[in-house]
Amino acid sequence: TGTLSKIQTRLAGGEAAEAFARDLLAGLSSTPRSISPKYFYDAPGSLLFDRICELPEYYPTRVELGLLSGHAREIARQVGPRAEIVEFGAGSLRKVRLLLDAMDRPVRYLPIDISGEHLGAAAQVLRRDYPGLHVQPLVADYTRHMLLPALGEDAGQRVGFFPGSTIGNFTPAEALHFLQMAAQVLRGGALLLGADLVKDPAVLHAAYNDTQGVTAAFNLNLLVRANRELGCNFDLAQFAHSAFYNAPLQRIEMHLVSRRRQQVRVCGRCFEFAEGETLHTENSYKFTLDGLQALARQAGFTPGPAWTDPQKLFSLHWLNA
Ligand code: AVJ
Repeated sequence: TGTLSKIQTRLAGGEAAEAFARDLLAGLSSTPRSISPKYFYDAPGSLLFDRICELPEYYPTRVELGLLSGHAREIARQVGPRAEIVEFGAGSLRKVRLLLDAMDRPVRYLPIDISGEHLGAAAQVLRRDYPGLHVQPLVADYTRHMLLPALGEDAGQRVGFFPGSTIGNFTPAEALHFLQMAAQVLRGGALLLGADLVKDPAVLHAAYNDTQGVTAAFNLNLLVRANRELGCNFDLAQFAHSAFYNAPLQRIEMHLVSRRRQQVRVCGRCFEFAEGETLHTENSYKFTLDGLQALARQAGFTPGPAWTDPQKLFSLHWLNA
């Protein structure tokens, strides 16, 4: 199995590099230039993201964990006995543990992620800590329609879990599409969704412009990755991190700004950046409670309770499918 899994990893790695190359070339060829934020999360990028979650300025993770533990009993009542959790993205084990710990005899946990490596390790840890729990990771792109194994005969309801305001990375059309797909696979059950809230732009600005420069390193890691995996020659000193709140569009935008006019080689092609020209690396949409519930309704959900902190920084939504 060692050799087979090594071959599979190498194949997956090759395919992944090809997709990154294709998307980076397409993103650099379009106007304005952009690339999907999913490419942030190689191993070093995932470590940087973990550090972001610990930053004093980055409130979403802390507040969401607080909501999950502070409302654990209410959430568990909504979930009911013997339920099954379907997590979209392999996610932070800390969050699903809070959910599982509060639940009455959870029967099965199905984490879905495009990357099998992360999934397998996470599944092993959970199997060890929850002996009665059936952990069944699925390697799939959860933004597409997928077939889930049938809910067990003795099981309660199927509950989707999509924390972290990852939904904020989608465009409004993509978010609607994702929610429609989720409503379909969760029909008869529910979705527990984390969504970051619209707030004072200064608070948002600080969360994406931390004083230690971790978010800047996270953003610039995209170029480090391109240099390493695709043999590009991005000069890291000549690109700057930029993150700002776009109020009319209710989103934080992250960009990499060219500090001067320069040329970069990407997969054998040459791209010129004007001074100040940017590569748009991420959107992080913010929501109002009403706006999110309206979107959920449009996708076929019936909103139940929503939980938020006293400062209204972050929200957790119970959405019946
Ligand atoms: C994982 C998409 C929710 O948008 O806040 C954190 C990613 N980017 N700092 C977010 C992120 C910069 C994060 N999400």
